[in-house]
Amino acid sequence: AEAANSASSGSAVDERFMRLALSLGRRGLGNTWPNPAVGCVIVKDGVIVGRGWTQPGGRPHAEVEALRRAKRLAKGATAYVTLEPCSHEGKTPPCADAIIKAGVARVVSAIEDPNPEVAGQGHARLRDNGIVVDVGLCADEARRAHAGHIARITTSRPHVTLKLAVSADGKAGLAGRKQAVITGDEARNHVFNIRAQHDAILVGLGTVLADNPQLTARLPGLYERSPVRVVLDAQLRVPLSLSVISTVRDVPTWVFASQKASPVAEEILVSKGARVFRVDDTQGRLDLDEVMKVLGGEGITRLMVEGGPTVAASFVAADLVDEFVLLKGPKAIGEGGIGPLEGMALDRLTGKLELDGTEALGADTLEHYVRC
Ligand code: AOF
Ligand code: ZN
Repeated sequence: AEAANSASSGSAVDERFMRLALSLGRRGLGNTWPNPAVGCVIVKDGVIVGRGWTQPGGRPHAEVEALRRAKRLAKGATAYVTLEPCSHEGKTPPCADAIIKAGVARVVSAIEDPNPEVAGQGHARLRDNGIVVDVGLCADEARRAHAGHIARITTSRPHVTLKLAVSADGKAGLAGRKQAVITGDEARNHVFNIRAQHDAILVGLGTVLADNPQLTARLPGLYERSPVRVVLDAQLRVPLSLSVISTVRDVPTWVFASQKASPVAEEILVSKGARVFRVDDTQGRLDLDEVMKVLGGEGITRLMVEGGPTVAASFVAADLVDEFVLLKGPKAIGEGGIGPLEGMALDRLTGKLELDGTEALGADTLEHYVRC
């Protein structure tokens, strides 16, 4: 429907401001759920007069933030937005109305919002009010930035990023042992950054028992925005002394259990401050599609899976991996090493994805894969 306005014709200037809006929007990743992390730049006579991004918790929206800064200078200006401005009445009036009221002359929008409450009506309302609307500039990049929102709206489940770390010889550790140290500090800090850009981070009970991880983003300024911790624990066996439960007042932990797990164990976990969700299981393996639906229903748009060869393999088997981060350390583990995906080769996963980039992190290498 927007084809006629597809702004593949967008000028270099338009592209520059849209890229800025995209990078502003990304500041909100992990922090705006259940809403998308949108960016907005308002430009008058070639000068930026307002910048905004979706605020923590999803409100105010990006456009309102940028208009608040631009004040009267928004009149006759061009607004660059990474997602179609909303047209629905939420707790506050729609952004489309705020843009109209401010007298903006032109809106450059990267993509339509798939939310059925918006779905083209935001663009239509702007046009109906005499605003020039160009849709489609940097659409691929915007689709990636809003992958979480798009997944949740169109498939009722979050966008899933899987992270694995392997040694130089492709091993994840030694069987039954504590997670081997495979990567260095730079890679670790990079992982904290990736965590902070996700709404929730998921592991299996095996990882919790073996490593007692905190699963937080322990970098200055990032801890506060640590994602929700999600633990798959079919029998509700997680010991209360471990970090994911003992620190639950600081960072939320959601535990997924089978319908058969002990109600008493649930009561104790809930009294500590955790949330417990019940899903169906097959021989102790929780139904991941159900887990995904619950997470989507709770508003999670971006899920990072960090968890152990069993959990990782079950996500691959269920074809739930949308994005894959592979960290490769410089040392070999050798004899007795186990693979990162239980019972399957790594190319079962990489074969379905496309290598998007490679980055050196100290002595380690990061490979980033996305769905083709
Ligand atoms: C925008 N700008 O910055 C965001 C938008 O619950 P509400 O009223 O806050 O609306 C949430 C919906 O608004 C969300 O599902 C998505 O469609 C859109 N998000 N829209 O114009 C923004 N975050
Ligand atoms: Zn809005």
